[in-house]
Amino acid sequence: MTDYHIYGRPFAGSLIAEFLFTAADCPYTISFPDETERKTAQFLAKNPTGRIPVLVCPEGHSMFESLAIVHHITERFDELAPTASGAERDRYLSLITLLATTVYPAYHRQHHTRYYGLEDGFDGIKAKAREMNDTLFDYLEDQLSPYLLGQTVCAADFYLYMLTRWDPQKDQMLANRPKLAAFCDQMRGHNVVETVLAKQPRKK
Ligand SMILES: N[C@@H](CCC(=O)N[C@@H](CS)C(=O)NCC(=O)O)C(=O)O
Repeated sequence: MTDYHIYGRPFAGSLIAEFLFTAADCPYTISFPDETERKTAQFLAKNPTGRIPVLVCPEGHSMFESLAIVHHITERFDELAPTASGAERDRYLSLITLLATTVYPAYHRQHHTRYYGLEDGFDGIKAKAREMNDTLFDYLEDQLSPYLLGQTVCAADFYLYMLTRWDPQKDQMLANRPKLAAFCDQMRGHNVVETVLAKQPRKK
């Protein structure tokens, strides 16, 4: 059986797959296709959006969308997410979905604004995306105790930590959110996070 393979970009959305495989002690390989490669028919067959992350499974099929990839990994490896049906799992599902479908796209609008409008509208698009995430980070601040599900780190915490790394005004984001600031410190020192970040290729 071959290892999982991730198509990713350093420090970008592929971090969540790397965090979860590392937490599960599951070997994987990773490559970093550039924009030209992501536009090829071969890559678009793996992900029609041309984006990363893409996960190629040991069985040979591949999958896209980070939320689907998270579910795939947490279903195969216990202890990364609540498995028994009930309030805790429902809460986990709501949170991970919120992060993947709302907070992540709001960062995409800030970092890849050209997809969303003409240049003279960029400031407004970025401001609205920031406003959205400000509201959601206030909500998440209330949820943390100290992690999203309490004392134990779960897949949603790795996801949230990944997203916070992309904030263009991180000091401002953390200024009035002491629980989020403490969470980021704790996650930054987590051995899984340290291991994965240390492996990211640096720009030359
Ligand atoms: N909804 C997708 C979003 C993926 C995404 O936006 N990936 C970014 C990197 S973090 C990307 O490939 N950006 C390049 C581009 O949009 O051209 C997911 O959750 O996987």
